[in-house]
Amino acid sequence: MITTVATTPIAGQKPGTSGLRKKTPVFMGRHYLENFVQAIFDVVGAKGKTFVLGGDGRYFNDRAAQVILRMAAANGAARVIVGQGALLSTPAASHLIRLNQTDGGIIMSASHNPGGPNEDFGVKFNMPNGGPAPESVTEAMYQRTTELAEYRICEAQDVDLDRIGRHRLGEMVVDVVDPVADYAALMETLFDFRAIRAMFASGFRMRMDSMCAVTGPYAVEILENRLGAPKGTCVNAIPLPDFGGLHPDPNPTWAKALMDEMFAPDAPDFGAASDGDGDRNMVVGRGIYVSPSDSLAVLAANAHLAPGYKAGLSGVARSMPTSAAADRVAEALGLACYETPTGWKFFGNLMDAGRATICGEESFGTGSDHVREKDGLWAILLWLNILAVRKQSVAEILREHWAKYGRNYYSRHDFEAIETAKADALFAALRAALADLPGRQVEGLEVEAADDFAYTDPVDGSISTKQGVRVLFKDGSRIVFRLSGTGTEGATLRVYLERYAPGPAGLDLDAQAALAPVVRAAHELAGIAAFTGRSAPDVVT
Ligand code: VG1
Ligand code: CO
Repeated sequence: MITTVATTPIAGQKPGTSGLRKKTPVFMGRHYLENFVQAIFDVVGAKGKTFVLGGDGRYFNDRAAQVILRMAAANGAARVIVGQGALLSTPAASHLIRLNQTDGGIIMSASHNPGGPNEDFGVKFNMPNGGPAPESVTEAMYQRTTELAEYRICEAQDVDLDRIGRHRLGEMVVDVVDPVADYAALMETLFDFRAIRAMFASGFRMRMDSMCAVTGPYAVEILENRLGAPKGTCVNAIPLPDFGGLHPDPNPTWAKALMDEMFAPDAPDFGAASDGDGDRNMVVGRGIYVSPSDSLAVLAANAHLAPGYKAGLSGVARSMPTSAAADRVAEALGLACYETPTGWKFFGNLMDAGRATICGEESFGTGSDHVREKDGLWAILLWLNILAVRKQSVAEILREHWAKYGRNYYSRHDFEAIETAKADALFAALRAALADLPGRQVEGLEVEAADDFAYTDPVDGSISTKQGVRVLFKDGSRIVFRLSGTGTEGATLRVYLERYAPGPAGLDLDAQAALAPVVRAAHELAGIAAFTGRSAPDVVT
């Protein structure tokens, strides 16, 4: 029985960097999820189509899945492929969309944001290429939410999403699949599992922290069952609706237990963590942290050591705020290097056009054209493959890398939950001053150029403006100011700091110490304390 429910538009259903993200009670509010899902189907069309559905297992994931299935059926979809228990990591969903040549997919996730009845929930739509919907599509969805008058939903019982196999919901087929199997098979095609297995067999020790989020089952199956890592290598491996009350955000602040272990005297050889929906990764060696920008550069420089990339890369891409470490590798390898706005959706066109194989962001995201999302476990497995072939420690690999390419000291300082009006005022002042910045001396650094980053997509020509204020200094240092597009409380100011040191000089300098003058310059240029009342960041990565 299909019911058409009268509704009215709900303000603010505007997707951000990565889908629509709101507090869970907002999402659970009357017609909230339904309106947005109807807007998705109205824009992409559902009749006769096949979609993938899954999420990161956070609170409300299971019930939202049932609503989305009933609405897909009512809107005429032919088939939905759902991960068992309504679970799918973001990269696994991207893979299933591509593998089954579907018409796209809906992923329920607020990524690294905390989950629970009073935390965050999110919904994002991915395109038939497996990648996040581009701005033109998310903008159309938003427009649709402002004019909706009704949505369609089936009256039916819940589908048993715990039972693998074929189910029916009205006329629609629901195929419940193992969320891990196809993804694990894909990883076996890319990496030298035999070499990694031999490394574990010879006593290599690793700690994989899934942060009580979705990669737990993937990590146990791939690392412990298929690669022979000792039982217990994977910790926090059971996805919990509230992620154990923690932030499932793999960075030194939120993955502190892993950091402590990796810096202890009896640390394992390798540590890694992933986020809520499994698309982010953090990598740590014994006693050494790998910044995501450096990780991207090392992966690009060594990818040919893995079977899936032995023919070399077609190109490399990074988000604008990510450090230029990858650019130096691309230059040395004679590869094209692209600089895109923040958010994975900008990499998809480059990958589809065969222009970039490996892409990365400073926010702990790296991936390749095996899917159209960043992929936490993929990055961890590529690191393992490199370690197995080079037979060196993470520290040795990093040091050799810096000695060859020089080092891009890098850090991001986040100022969270600022009043939106104050953040807007800061940016208004900063943008107004841009033209006067070149030539100005600040903290011993001379500004060479300053702009508001705009991007013209080299494939489809679409233009994205206001993607972050960049201040470039004569000595190659750089500051980027940007407002987060994924937060659910006030505004988050992100300040991205970078300084380049050529050659082996200063290899052991701590990044924060190396960046101290750049940090002071950032505070002075943007008047952070004056506008926001904050003198120190909440999170430093
Ligand atoms: C953040 C990161 C960005 C990333 C996005 C989604 O966005 O900075 O690099 O692509 O999260 O990551 P913002 O707008 O808050 O800076 V996730 O793991 O949500 O899919
Ligand atoms: Co994520």
